[in-house]
Amino acid sequence: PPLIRLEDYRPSAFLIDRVDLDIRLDPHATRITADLALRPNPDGDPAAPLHLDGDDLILVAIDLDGAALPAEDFAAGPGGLTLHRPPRRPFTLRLVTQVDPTANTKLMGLYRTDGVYCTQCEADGFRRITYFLDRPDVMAVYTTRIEARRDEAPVLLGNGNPVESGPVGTDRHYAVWHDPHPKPAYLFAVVGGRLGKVETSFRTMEGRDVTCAVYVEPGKEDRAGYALDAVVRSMEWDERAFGRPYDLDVFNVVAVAAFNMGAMENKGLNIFNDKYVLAAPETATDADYAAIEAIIAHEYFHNWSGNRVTCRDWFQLCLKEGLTVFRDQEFSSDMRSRPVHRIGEVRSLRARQFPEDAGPLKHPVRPTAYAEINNFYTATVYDKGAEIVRMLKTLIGAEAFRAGMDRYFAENDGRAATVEDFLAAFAAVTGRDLSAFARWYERPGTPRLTAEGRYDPAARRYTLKLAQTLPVEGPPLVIPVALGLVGAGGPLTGVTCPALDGGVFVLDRPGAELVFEGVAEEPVPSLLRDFSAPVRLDLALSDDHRLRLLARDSDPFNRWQAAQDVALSLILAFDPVRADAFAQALGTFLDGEALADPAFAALVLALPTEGEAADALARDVDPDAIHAARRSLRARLGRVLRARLEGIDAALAPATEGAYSPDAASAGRRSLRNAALDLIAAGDPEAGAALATRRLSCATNMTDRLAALATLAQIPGEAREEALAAFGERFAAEPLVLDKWFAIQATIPEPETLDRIERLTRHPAFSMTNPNRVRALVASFAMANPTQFARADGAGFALVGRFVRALDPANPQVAARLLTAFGSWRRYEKTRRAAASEMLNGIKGVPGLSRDVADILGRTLQ
Ligand code: HT7
Ligand code: ZN
Repeated sequence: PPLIRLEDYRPSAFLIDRVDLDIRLDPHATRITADLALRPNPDGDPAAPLHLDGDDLILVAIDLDGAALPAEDFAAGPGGLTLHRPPRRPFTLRLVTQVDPTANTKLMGLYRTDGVYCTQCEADGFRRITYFLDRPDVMAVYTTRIEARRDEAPVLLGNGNPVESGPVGTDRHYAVWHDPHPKPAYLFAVVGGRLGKVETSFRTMEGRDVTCAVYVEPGKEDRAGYALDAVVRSMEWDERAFGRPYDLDVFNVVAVAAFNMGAMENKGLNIFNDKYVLAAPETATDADYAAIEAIIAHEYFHNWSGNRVTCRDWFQLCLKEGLTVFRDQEFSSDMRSRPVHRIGEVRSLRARQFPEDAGPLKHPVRPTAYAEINNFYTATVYDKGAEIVRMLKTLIGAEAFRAGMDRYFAENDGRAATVEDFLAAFAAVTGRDLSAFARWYERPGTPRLTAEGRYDPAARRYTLKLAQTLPVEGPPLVIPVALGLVGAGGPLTGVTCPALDGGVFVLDRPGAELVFEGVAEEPVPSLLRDFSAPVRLDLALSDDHRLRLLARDSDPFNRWQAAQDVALSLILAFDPVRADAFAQALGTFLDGEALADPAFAALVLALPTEGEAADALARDVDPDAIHAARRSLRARLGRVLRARLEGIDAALAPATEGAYSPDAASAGRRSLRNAALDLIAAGDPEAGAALATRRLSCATNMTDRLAALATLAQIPGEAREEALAAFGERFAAEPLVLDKWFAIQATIPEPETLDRIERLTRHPAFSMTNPNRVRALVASFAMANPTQFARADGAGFALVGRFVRALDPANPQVAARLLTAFGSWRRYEKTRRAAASEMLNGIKGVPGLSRDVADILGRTLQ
């Protein structure tokens, strides 16, 4: 597919100041009348024709300043509508288009899901509603009139504030919404349907009374309370942490069943995948509650970082996404345990972004070219983008960071901005030159930080050499390295190192040498504390020294990291003596602190994933060997730690009468108790199966029930099959719970899983048109079942390939995302590599592939 390039950016030849829409909802023939107030852009090409984007539209009528436009003055084709001789003065264009929401399986533009009309316009869905300058630097004030049959859509929602509503004849009604804030078309939304709601009000720091509501499928209102509470907490937090108030009289969230991603930040009308709204103790896990809180916050925070200040073009996507991920991470850290949350962020970065950055789909955080923008909503743009913002804060300090954010919002409010605008705000408040730091946005690949220490006992001096290696040649990056020295009794005091500022060394050269004076004993360096930069650290330490960090470091992240490093090296090269020493250290750790911070202890017990081990190996990966190694390490730990794990199990058993609460402390206790169960089962599958079966029978919430089922699912036998069948029956009417059940079965690391998946595709709840179902059954398999996805006989690859092909014509976005599971295919050993190559080349030969799939495929194979 042809590439769109950053260097080719030109301002639009025309601007649109106002958009008046009249949308008559109908299942198959929705009519949209759009009155566009256009004018030539003084910064644009004065001779250019007017080209409006359009996709899958029926053009019913076109008028210019009230008169029908003669046929020879325009051309409408599959890519849009061109006016050959547009006026060179302000004018209005009336466009009447027709669309079929029911036939819209791409879930972009206006579509219907479970009888509810809704829209998804980011990145380029508005052009599937009407012809438009569908680019984020064209910002307009929208007024939207929505009309529908009252019985079909009693609730009619739009962006902004409600203006009026009323009946139309006997069986229809209408509502008018006005959004005073100019916005790009990708933030447009309407919803129409039969929906129940919960609501509350919030008074902003400016004294505005806002009605906040969460709309859900009728009958599920009792599952919307947590999301509504998260809205209010997000509003409070953004005022406190960033001084950002909400700016409309209503804030609506609508949950829909079929949705391509997690949620969408449309102005005043956030639309959500119902998975990230609906929660009750019987149906949602602690992880679901945490995800709901984070995604509600993320979409709400976009109101400033994305909506009030939007992106000039889609190359600047990280400007809103990276920044907003950073903001939602900070929010969740304030709501929960900061260190535990940080570990979670880094685990997810390493699981998704590091492999992306090491494979054929790698790209800079700000890409310079794309064929299909929907393929750039990636871990790199989102999560590495957030890490860049975090590094900036580390470099300049919290106070200057807040001043820079204030300046960025003030200077760019109502504008479509760039990464340069963002950095300019921080350069202005600090007086610093951030041009070298800006390289983080441009350079793909994960840098390597190598460290080597030398201790001179006579001089009481410790010298630490640091060097950076970049995957692509070029000038060095600016890497903030937070660090300290740890002695046998804990962090060393009385040590001086002039190169450190607040415990941070800024490595902005290829290499540097740090000298620490007054070092009374041989220290262990604790580097990259709190994961201060998204790099891979090479530091050769003995197990003893690593385990000293686990026991004694003051930085919780590096304590956890130390245990991970020992475990990873044991997975890659097993050694029984070292494994037992590791188990002893874990035992001491658990004795001392498991019950004081259960959530942290659960993370220490969670060994690196098979994916992480594969990522560390980098080539000739044999997933079976990794799986076996990890399994034996877990089995050994389970056996050695058995008594302690049982102690934890008993100590953390929930009080019978206590009601479930999703708060972080309660969730932490559940996570440790469930981690203990899983490790007991790894060491003694028979005892584990019995314990998990008992847990299942007395579980009072979905977290414990699912954890027990997941443990049991790893142990072949009748108990597993009975438990799976009982769970499936019990939750037959709960699609979101069945998704968990699909995922657990899809990730069983056994050859029969392929047949199981085929069988489950015939389950009445499975549907190829609902992305959640496809993600639960197929993407879980592809992304989280390494031994079966990458089977040496190629059957796992073939299964996923069949789904990609079947999905592509209906929903290319979801098909393309599924195909990204092959991003690391070249890292397999040769048999698997050949099988993957054959499958990918087979897809290449399919006629009529979407641009989305063709783009991922082309880059994966290159
Ligand atoms: N800004 C949104 C990204 C998005 C999206 C959401 C739903 C469906 C399709 C989509 N394409 C892009 C969500 C976010 O990151 O906040
Ligand atoms: Zn976002």
